[in-house]
Amino acid sequence: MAYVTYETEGAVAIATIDRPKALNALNSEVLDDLEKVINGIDLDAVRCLIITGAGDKSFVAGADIGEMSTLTVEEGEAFGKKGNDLFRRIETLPIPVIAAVNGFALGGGNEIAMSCDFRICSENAVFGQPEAGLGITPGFGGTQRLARLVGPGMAKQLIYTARNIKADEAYRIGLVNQVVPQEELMPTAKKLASIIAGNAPIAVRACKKAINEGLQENIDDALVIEEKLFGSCFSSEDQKEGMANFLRKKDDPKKVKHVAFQNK
Ligand code: DAK
Repeated sequence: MAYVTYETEGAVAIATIDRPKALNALNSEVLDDLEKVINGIDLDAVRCLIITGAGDKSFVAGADIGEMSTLTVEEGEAFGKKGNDLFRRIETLPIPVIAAVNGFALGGGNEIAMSCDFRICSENAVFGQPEAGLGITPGFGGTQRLARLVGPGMAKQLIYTARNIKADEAYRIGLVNQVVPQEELMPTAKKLASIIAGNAPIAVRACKKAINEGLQENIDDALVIEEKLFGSCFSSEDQKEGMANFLRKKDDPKKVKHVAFQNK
């Protein structure tokens, strides 16, 4: 793949957007490569995905302005659909996805980060939706996901003013969960991912589905979604082993053992 590298470390996969000459900006080819990587993930083996950008300056500096500048209305819609479909695929991927934001996350860069389950970033990260200054609206879900993440008032202020914010402000408004020095970004992301990968994968997937799908519903319907997913866990061996291990521990602390969840 020319613009996205993919590697696995145990049950953790890392997809790195790698287009240094344009600060990892998203053109059609990058979107195509990322789609291929996402579609190629072995979901029987991988339990958590990290998405990051190559280098130490930029996560993704937005959609490619050069490519976008000459789009017709129809081409603009097609480009928007390509990005939206991919970002929605990331958002609804059965396994958790962590954005490790290593620098600029502007426009489509912030939008791809917001499609992930949560974001951690390096101290030099910069977030923003600069589209209003370019004569467009955020086109890869930014108006919707930013408002859901930081609230409509803050999202409107950031989008209308097209103001970029630094990592500390992104943390303060809840856009990112953690800010770390640049050199600690990937180790921190991998550590979080491996903790997630060590928990029962069926349960983790059910949690993601419950949160994502429940947020689309009113609280009564959302709780029904949770009940069904909760119930479904009781057909898994992971549930039986997880709870048996707790009871063994209570019975005799020396019997404590690490549960290697089997995804069954
Ligand atoms: N697109 C293309 N090239 C980019 C780029 C981008 N978004 N961002 C940076 N580059 C390129 C620069 O042109 C430069 O290339 P060369 O001149 O070296 O060939 C190289 O990356 C290095 O950038 P700079 O020289 O500018 O580096 P600086 O450190 O001085 O500045 C910067 C870094 C990130 C502040 C600056 O590059 C910048 O402001 N970049 C643009 C950021 C931006 O506005 N991003 C948002 C793009 S709008 C839609 C779908 C999606 C979208 C909209 C509609 N539909 C169709 C529905 C999404 C829109 C966006 O993302």
